[in-house]
Amino acid sequence: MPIVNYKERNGIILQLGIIGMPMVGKTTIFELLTEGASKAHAGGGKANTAMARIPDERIDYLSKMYKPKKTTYAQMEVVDIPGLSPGAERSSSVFLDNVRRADALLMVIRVFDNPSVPIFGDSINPIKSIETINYELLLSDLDLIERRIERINGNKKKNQMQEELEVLERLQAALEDEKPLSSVELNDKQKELLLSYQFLTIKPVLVCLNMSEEHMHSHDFPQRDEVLSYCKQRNLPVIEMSAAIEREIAELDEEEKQLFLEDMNIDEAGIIKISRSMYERLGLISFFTVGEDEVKAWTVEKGAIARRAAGKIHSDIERGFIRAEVVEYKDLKELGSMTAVKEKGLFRLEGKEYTVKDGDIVHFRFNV
Ligand SMILES: Nc1nc2c(ncn2[C@@H]2O[C@H](COP(=O)(O)OP(=O)(O)OP(=O)(O)O)[C@@H](O)[C@H]2O)c(=O)[nH]1
Ligand SMILES: [Mg+2]
Repeated sequence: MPIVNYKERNGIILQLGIIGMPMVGKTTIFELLTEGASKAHAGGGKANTAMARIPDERIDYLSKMYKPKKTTYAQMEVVDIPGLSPGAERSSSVFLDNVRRADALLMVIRVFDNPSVPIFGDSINPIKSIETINYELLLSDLDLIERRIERINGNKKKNQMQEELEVLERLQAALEDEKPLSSVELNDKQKELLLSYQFLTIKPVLVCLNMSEEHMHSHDFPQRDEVLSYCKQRNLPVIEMSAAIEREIAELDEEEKQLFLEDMNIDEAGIIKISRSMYERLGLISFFTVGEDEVKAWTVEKGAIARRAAGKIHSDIERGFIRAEVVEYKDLKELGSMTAVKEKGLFRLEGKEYTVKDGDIVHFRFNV
C-alpha cells in the first residue's frame, strides 16, 4: 500500500500529476481530463493546473432521478507537469517540485506511431520509457536519503536517531537496487517517520499507454505482452487508451460517444478508467448525498466511519451526529425509487461507527 497522508489532506483536494517524456500526449490527456474547466495556462516552463470532474455514471443516474438544481461530481486537480529531461544532469526543479506536490502520478507512455510527431530517443520503447522516468524519481529520493544519512551521522545526538537511520539505510538499499520505496515493507511507525520526507517513489503511479487508432482496433501493439507483464511484476496498473481518439469524440454527445467507442472496439473511455484507477490506488471511495437542491459525490478514504464522512460535509454535522440514513445505490437503481427501497426494508439507520461503503447514499441526522 502506498503511504498517503490522509490526515494532512483532510479537506484538501486530490492532485494528479501527469508526467512523461516529451511529446507523448501529456497535454492532450490533461485537456481531456479537464474539459471545460477554467485553466490556468501558466506558460514559461510552468505547470498547467485545472480541476477535473471524476466521471461517475451513478451521479448521472441520480441526477436524472432527482433533477436537482445542482449536480456535483467528485473532483481532482490535474497538473500537466513539464520539465522531465532525461539525460540532463538533473531533472528540473519545476518537474521535481510538481511531482512532490502530487498525490498520485499518471505516467503517459508513447505507444502511438505518428510520423509527424518526433520521437524522443531512438525508437518507441514503452519499457525503456517507464524505466527512464522511474529512474529520475529514484535519483531524487536517493539524493534526499543520502543527504539525510550524512546529516544524522554528523549529529551529536546520533544515538537517538538510530531507528530513523536504520529505516533510511533500508530505503537506500532498495533504491540502489532500483526498487521504488513503495515496494519496501514498513510498519506504521516507520511510515509515520517517513511522511515528512515527501519521497517521490512512494506515490501511487498509473501507467497510461497512449496507443494509436490501429492499436485500439486490434487490441494490440508491438511487444504488448512484454510491456503488460513488466508492469504487472512491478505492481503498476495500466490503462490502455488513445488520446487522439478520445479528443476526436470529446465533442460528441453521450449516445454518439458510446456508439463510436463500440465501433472502435473500446469498452470504456480511457479518461474514465484513469479516475477510477486513481481512486482505487489511493484507497478512496465515494458516497452520495441526494435531494432536489443537489446531488453530490463526496470522497472519503476506504474504511472511513460515518462520523468522519459527516465531517466531510460540515463539522457541525460531525459534532452533532445522531444517525446516518443509508441506502445503497444499487438498490435504488434496481428498484427505481426511494419509496420502493423503503418498502423493501433496504433503508438502514446506522450509528457513527458505521463503515461507509462505496456507493452509499447517505442522509445525516444531526443536531447542533
Ligand atoms: N497519432 C496520435 N498522435 C497523438 C496522440 N496523442 C497525442 N498525439 C500528438 O502528439 C503530439 C504531442 O502531443 P501533446 O499532448 O502536446 O504531448 P506532450 O506530451 O504534452 O508534449 P510536450 O509537452 O511538448 O512534451 C501532438 O501533435 C498530438 O496531436 C495519439 O494518441 N495518437
Ligand atoms: Mg505538453
